[in-house]
Amino acid sequence: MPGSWTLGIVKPDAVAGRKMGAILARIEERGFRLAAGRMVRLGVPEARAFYAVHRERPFFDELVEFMTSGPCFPVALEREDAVAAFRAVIGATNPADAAEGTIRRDFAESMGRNAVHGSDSDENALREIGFFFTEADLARLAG
Ligand code: IDP
Ligand code: MG
Repeated sequence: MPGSWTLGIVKPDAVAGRKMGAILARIEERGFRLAAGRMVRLGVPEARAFYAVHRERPFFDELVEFMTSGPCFPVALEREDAVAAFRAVIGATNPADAAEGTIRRDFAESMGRNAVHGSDSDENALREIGFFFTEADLARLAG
């Protein structure tokens, strides 16, 4: 059954800490189809563009520095009610507040270095998937 879409990112802290495999396994266990994924090293302009909605926030420079500090692994995910379901699987932004069994509770180090990204709306999910993957990628990988 085709579902809706969200964009997840295994962030640089989790890739460097060799948690990526465990995190992708958790995502699959929670019912998501990994439709596309690739290892990416973001440059500063790309990270600033991806997080442009946060450009006025006090943590913006720290966020950009972190997201460009090493490779990350964006994934296009499909599932019923994908955006809300994935937000529930990743947990609160601050791992200290994240519920038991969430990815951030189990794998994140701190509010900034918090292991995963998840889109916050259907509209942003499509924009963010388009940031990393082309229509052709998704069509070619469909199944
Ligand atoms: P979200 O990732 O749970 O949607 P947002 O508020 O959209 O959280 O923030 C985007 C990212 O910016 C967070 O995942 C985290 O990496 C970083 N961030 C948010 N708030 C802070 C902070 O207070 N200090 C440092 N980094 C932060
Ligand atoms: Mg957000």
